[in-house]
Amino acid sequence: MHKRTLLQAAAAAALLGASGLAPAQDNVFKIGLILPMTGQQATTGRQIEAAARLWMAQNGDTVAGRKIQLIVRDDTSLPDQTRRLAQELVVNEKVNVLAGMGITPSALAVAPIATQSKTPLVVMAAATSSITEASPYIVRSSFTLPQVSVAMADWAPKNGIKTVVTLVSDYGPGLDAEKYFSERFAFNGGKVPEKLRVPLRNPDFAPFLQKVRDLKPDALFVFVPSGAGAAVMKQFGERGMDKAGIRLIGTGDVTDDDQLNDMGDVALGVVTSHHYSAFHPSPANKKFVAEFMKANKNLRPNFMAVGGYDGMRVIYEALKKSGGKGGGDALLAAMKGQIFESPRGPVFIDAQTRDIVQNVYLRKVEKKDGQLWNVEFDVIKDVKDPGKSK
Ligand code: VNL
Repeated sequence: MHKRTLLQAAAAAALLGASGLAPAQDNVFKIGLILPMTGQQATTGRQIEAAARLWMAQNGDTVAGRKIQLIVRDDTSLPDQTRRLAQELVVNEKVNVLAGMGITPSALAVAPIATQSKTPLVVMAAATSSITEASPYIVRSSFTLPQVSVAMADWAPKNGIKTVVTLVSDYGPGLDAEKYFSERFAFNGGKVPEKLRVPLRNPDFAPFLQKVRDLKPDALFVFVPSGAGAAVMKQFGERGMDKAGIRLIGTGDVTDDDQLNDMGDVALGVVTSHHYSAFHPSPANKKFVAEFMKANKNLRPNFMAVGGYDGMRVIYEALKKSGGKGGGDALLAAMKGQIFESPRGPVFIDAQTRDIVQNVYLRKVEKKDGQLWNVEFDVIKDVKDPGKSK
């Protein structure tokens, strides 16, 4: 019975199409953007949604004859919700592309749905190396933690840092950061006397920072996800770690542009390695930052915004290149190998790995015109994810 009803519905739909009375729907190209809009990772959702809307405002909402519809859903960063929403978007909304993914567990939860439904999944935030291996339909526009961590492990020993304690959020990206930083740092002759892990949900940094104070390394290397950096910085200052001669280093997630300006002087001089700074001096970035801030009550874009903006670019370009047809495999093929100038600098979607190849910058927090910025002072060009060298 059920099957028959479905067949009849399909036949009716085909008839409608043939008679030229197809609903406007058919012309619509749907992007299902699943993000954490509330809860602990809400800043990531806000940044990416704002960037996607900016992209559309700048580039129009018609591509290769198709009307682009952005469908935003809030997964509150709970992977069960992400999975449920992805299922619903694929089955009921018939989205052409899935996108977003604020944290690694969300991306991994959706990977099998992308594979089974042959729907490209553009990962705009989550950054554990292995994500792109979870489905051949995943393309990433963000970054990976191994990609940005190695540069710091090369910089630190050349700058008087011989012992480092690592402190990471205890899940995929944190474990990647810990591994790739500490292995490279040890290879360069450094010592890592302790590796500390804090829970992802509601972390209390105090006992961990006390431990670091007692160990008294030259520096503390930190990875916490976007949104958690200010809390680390505040407690680092309150415990007088900087005055005790312990430097703070890390990936740029900790000096996140979304929060940096409110962190206060404790952040001054902190050196991090990352793929994006809102202070990146290119004309493309200056335009991006100015227009983003104008459209969002002076909110400064962070690296999440750039992942969202570039992810939209990858989708638009793929739709154009595949002649507006919008089938999953054609879109995926047209996403692979894209080369373009991002606000972060030149980037490339590696056709083999479907991961992003990009510059990694060393940056130091400085005050310019009364505001705190991550000021780039060195660059390692065209860095591939070192997690993929198997
Ligand atoms: C992840 C990686 C999330 C880096 C982040 O912020 C981040 C992730 C929300 O893969 O879960 O800064």
